[in-house]
Amino acid sequence: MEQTLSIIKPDAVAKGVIGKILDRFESNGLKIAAMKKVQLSRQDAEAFYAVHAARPFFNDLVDFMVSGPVVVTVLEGENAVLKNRDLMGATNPKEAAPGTIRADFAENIDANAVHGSDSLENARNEIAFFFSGREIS
Ligand code: IDP
Ligand code: MG
Repeated sequence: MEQTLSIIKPDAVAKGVIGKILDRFESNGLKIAAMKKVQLSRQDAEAFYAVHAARPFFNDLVDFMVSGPVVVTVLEGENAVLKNRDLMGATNPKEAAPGTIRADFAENIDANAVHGSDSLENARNEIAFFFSGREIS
């Protein structure tokens, strides 16, 4: 069993597709082990995406992530990290495979509907960033 962190980004929350995205997880063997809706501060978003701080798109990414509330979940299941990445589809929705979350709900590479941890180690760190142990079950 693995756990991974998912964020339903401001574009998808604003569009009213929280439920449709959660259904993709639950219908594909990923249990929702923790969940909350939050408005990130600039400091939150900068810290969460610190690994991208040197990238040219960093400021746009932070602006976008604080543009509205997000829904943060811990997903649990077999191969949860990879399974979630498969369900998400490619970073650029134009390259995302049909039937993936980004192909179905995202507009462009900035507003791309979801975040998902990309490794088990990052999943652990990202889960700890948002949740305490007692919030996960
Ligand atoms: P991921 O979300 O598929 O893991 P990352 O490479 O980790 O993709 O990038 C984090 C986020 O930064 C992406 O989801 C996307 O919103 C944004 N991003 C990545 N590359 C670009 C780019 O080339 N232009 C604009 N935004 C980008
Ligand atoms: Mg990433």
